[in-house]
Amino acid sequence: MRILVLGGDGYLGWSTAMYFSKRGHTVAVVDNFTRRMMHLERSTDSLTPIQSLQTRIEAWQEVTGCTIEPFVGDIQDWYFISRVLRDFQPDTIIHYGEIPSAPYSMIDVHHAVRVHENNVNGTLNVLWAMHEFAPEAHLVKLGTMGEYGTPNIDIAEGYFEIEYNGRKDTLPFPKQPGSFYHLTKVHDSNNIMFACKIWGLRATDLNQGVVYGIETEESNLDDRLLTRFDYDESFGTALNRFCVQAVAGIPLTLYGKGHQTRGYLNLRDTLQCVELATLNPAPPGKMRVFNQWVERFSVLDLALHVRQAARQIGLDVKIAHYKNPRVEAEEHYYNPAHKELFDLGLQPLYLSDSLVESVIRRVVQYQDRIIPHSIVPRIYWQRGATPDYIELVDYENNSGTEK
Ligand code: NAD
Ligand code: USQ
Repeated sequence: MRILVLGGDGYLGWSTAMYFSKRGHTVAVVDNFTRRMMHLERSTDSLTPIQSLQTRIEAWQEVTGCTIEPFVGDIQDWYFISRVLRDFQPDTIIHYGEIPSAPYSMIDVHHAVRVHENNVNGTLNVLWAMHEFAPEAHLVKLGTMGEYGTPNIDIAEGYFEIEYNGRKDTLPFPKQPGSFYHLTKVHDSNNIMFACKIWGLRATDLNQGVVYGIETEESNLDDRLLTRFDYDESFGTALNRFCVQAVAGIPLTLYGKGHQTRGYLNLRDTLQCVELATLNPAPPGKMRVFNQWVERFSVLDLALHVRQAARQIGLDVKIAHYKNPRVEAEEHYYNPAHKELFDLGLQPLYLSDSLVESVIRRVVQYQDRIIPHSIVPRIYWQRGATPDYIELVDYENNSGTEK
């Protein structure tokens, strides 16, 4: 299959490019290094020392004999992205090429607008380019579980049957996202659904939960192939951040009560899910939706898991409650469906089996690169809020001690 990975220099994109290349597919990647630039802007960096895209691709060829073709440019640039689709003629387009951070989108008006322009306009360009130059291709688009928010009812996979005033229909599940970033994914979903309906395009919207992990089978072949691993307040996700904090001796940054619950999955499972969607494409005219997550945890559960795992290698980890920088429900019902990918054959990894070996040991390997000042949250959803350290909690004795 000819597979085009948009955002192929990123955390998930680079891992995906290697995964499909190793399995005999013809792979090309598109990236404009936006993510590397955003780290420069925020004075932060990946924990893993990542190589340039060109060096990665050369190392990949040296180690495996497989090739990955790079296209460097901006998906927002119509002439660039339409030429890439016209020339490469993909069977599948795996679209990771967006700015993925909720906190970054909440910094100020300029960041909110930038994230909207980049994500929504970029995806619109991809849809038009598919329409004009690759109408048979299957779009596998990374959405987010955060599109749904935390409603007080079960969450369906994309669509649900509803009866209202005596009439029934199958409609998109309501969306209540929690940041301007998450909103861009809702706008994308609407645009994709519309393009499928009017032009007969085929798409799978993967509403993915929070990803954790560093290693994949392919990146373990050579450290030059490592993917990025972020832990700063903008781009690090909860579990990855907690692992770095545990190694750095910084109390784990639990926001608010810590009962916020989300779906999580290992990086290796992202690859498996994307492969299942790619090999079983949606029919023409349909935007299919899969909820892509494996296990459900509250952030407090995560913190306790990390503390227990870190103890296995002799680290003493403290947990701190911070005033929540976000506006989000801290106690809520959360029961999203995630049947479709399991029905297609997903064989997941579980957190308790993979945390120490594949994450914490790698963090220890690169601990000298940790930038401590990038960890404490400073981006608040509400104007005028200030960073506030609340308390260190000793969960073992079940007693809170004010600091
Ligand atoms: P990432 O930032 O590491 O990767 C995204 C890549 O896209 C970057 O390399 C960036 O430079 C590139 N990019 C962004 N805008 C571009 C543009 N206009 N033109 C060309 N390249 C562009 O992010 P990630 O963590 O790998 O996430 C990938 C996708 O998966 C995102 O869409 C994100 O919203 C989604 N997602 C991620 C997670 C997670 O936990 N990591 C969870 C759910 C969904
Ligand atoms: N949280 C903490 N402490 C931290 C960081 C986060 O308690 O140090 C809490 C947050 O308040 C939130 C939860 O952990 O309740 C998850 O936050 P996160 O930063 O791990 O994830 P989020 O901002 O939701 O975004 C990440 C990815 C995004 C993806 C999303 C999937 O960055 O690209 O869309 O996960 S989901 O969460 O299902 O929407």
